[in-house]
Amino acid sequence: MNLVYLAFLIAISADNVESCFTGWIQFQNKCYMFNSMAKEWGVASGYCQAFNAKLAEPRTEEEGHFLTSHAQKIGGNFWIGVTDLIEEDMWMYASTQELVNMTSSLWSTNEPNGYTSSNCGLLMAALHAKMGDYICTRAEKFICELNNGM
Ligand SMILES: [Ca+2]
Repeated sequence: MNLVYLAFLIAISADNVESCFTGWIQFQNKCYMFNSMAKEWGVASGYCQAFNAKLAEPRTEEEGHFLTSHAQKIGGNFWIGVTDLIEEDMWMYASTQELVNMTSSLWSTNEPNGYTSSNCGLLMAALHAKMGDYICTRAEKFICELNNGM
């Protein structure tokens, strides 16, 4: 390894450290925190907001794939910021109320299927960390998202 290449590697890692706060993981222009405390969906959303963040809202296939693969690596279920709480079967991103693409690969096959009892989006370990609808008052781990990092 020559010195120029070494300097390049150091520059890259220094850049990553500056892009997201400690404990947050960068993917493209967003920072994510995979929180291991199990909370109700609404409480989890409040925790994210305490850090000026929100429950993760994957807007692209790439972001969805990143969240799915990282959730699988850690294991367990994770709430994200997708819900049909306002109107049954109108799945939306919580922060903007924009509708979620129902044909997105984020959804697991045959999901959502919980009807009025399940109104919050959960990346489920049993579904290879793809999203299903689940009971919002159940305590689950969650993923916060911060745009543009620091
Ligand atoms: Ca529902």
